Amino acid sequence: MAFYIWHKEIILERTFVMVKPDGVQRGLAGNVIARFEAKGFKLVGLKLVSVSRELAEQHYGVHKERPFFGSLVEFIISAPVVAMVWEGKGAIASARKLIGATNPLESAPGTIRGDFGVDIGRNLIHGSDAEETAKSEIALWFSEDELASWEPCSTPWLYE
Ligand code: DAT
Ligand code: MG
Repeated sequence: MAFYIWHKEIILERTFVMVKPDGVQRGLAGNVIARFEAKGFKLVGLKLVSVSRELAEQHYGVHKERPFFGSLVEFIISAPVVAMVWEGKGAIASARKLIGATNPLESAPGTIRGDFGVDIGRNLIHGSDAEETAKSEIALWFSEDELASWEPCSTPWLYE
């Protein structure tokens, strides 16, 4: 996806971001949304989801042989999550930077996991790790009609 501003082509990416049950329970969903908004990304999808076991297993399918898979699935279905799609230039890698390293004790201060987390199994948030996974995760969590088509008035003030 691309658009033109001041005659320059801007390549846009979409990424799937999820505030996990611990983030919702701790009242941090708003803080996470605020960080992505402030960075300059555009919200195109947002919903609170009580995740089914099937959806959790599909989402984390790549980890199904790992020893933590069972407890990870139990955790994700234990309370609602906030599922989101964010759009912008370099959104996939940038979201991962805002989120921080997988183990919150190793995540840099200033990142979401670095500021709020301690345990790897309670690391608050998920973000797609590559273009292909972003595509498949967005399709897994959202239908086309749940994604809004709109233009923030901030666009010309974010992109040169
Ligand atoms: P990330 O969420 O940073 O992409 P991942 O894809 O390697 O990390 O793992 C998915 C989730 O699984 C991670 O957010 C937390 C959990 N997890 C990963 N490694 C773990 C471990 N060694 N012990 C317990 N949970 C783990
Ligand atoms: Mg991952």
